[in-house]
Amino acid sequence: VRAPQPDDRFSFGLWTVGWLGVDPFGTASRPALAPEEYAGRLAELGAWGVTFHDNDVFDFGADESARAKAAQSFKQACDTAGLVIEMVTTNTFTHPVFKDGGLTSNDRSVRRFGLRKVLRAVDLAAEMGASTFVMWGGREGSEYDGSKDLHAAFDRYREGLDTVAGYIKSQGYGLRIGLEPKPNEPRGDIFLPTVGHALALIAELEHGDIVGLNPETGHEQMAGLNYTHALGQALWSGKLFHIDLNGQRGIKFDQDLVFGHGDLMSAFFTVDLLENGFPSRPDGPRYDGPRHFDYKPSRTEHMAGVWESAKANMATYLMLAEKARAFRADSRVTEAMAYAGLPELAEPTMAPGESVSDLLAGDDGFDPDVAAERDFGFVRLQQLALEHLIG
Ligand code: 3MF
Ligand code: MG
Ligand code: MG
Ligand code: MG
Repeated sequence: VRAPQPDDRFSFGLWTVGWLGVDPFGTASRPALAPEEYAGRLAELGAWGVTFHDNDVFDFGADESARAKAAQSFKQACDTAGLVIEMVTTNTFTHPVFKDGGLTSNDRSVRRFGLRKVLRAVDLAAEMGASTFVMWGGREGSEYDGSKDLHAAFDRYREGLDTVAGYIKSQGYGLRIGLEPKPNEPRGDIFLPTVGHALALIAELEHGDIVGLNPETGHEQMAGLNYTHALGQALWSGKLFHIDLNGQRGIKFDQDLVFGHGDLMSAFFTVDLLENGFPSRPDGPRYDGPRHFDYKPSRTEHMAGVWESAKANMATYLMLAEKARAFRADSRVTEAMAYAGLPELAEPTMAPGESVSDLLAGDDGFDPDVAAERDFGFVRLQQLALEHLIG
């Protein structure tokens, strides 16, 4: 597989290669490097971009000057390495002040503090030249249903998001917000558990035009859902602003494996959608944002394994992109898609100008028993995909 190029627009969260291996049961298994060092290594490996939480670069308690100094030093290192800071986000989950959430804590003083922290991170994002501001509300949620007035919680979530989006507009920042759904962990139940829930909330916002999605592979799969379908619907809605690619094996804790190290077949179709778009829509909509990885180098790996795992994400993506291109170019696939009825699904069900009464007037000579005998050949199509994938 060829080496990754800046053109591929691969990017990584600073917290991914920067994860020290701290989990609920164990302490760090690796040393911490300076943020600048991670950035330099990522650029050497062929990454194009990097993303970070405010507190990946400076401490929660950093004063004004420590904050500015750390941010400038990191930006400088990225500029020198030729890395784009494409997304910035806020940490509203680590400090115990956020134990009941940032925007939806029952404690109003915490919500005001949380909102100030998010707004300051928006300023930081603009200063760093980012185009996306991700909001993952990891602590927005509950363990106990009696502990939340859900109506009030959604009011506060909407209020918080509209305040942030309104601020972005009022400052004239070219930023868009990407909401990141997740079903659980760290809260027992997180608000906006799936892409669908987030789309529904966005529809209620005053400033929803600049609010979209940052769906993560593992987060949808933790809910037993289909990541490619989530991307497809977000894209169809014009809301696929950013992505977090990684791997997950089934419904369990958030594994953050290397992309493709979970459900490989699903990863193939994810890349097929990202690279080739919808079969019926060669001219779009297409995802044209960064190929962003949010994974964790497993705790068993030391520094060599950190860089190997970062490379593995990009290599896997490139291999899948190559295979997905060959899949779409294969005339057997085109035929199998036609046999399966994919082009037919792109035809409107009603004829041009047809009224409902026209539709109701006849039956098209339709015989359900005959139609029921149709063979769709979906299995053959899937086997062709598998052949391209591993053949
Ligand atoms: C947690 C996540 C987060 C988000 C990040 C926003 C720590 O499961 O996925 O990573 O991606 O906070 O980008
Ligand atoms: Mg995650
Ligand atoms: Mg994850
Ligand atoms: Mg994520």
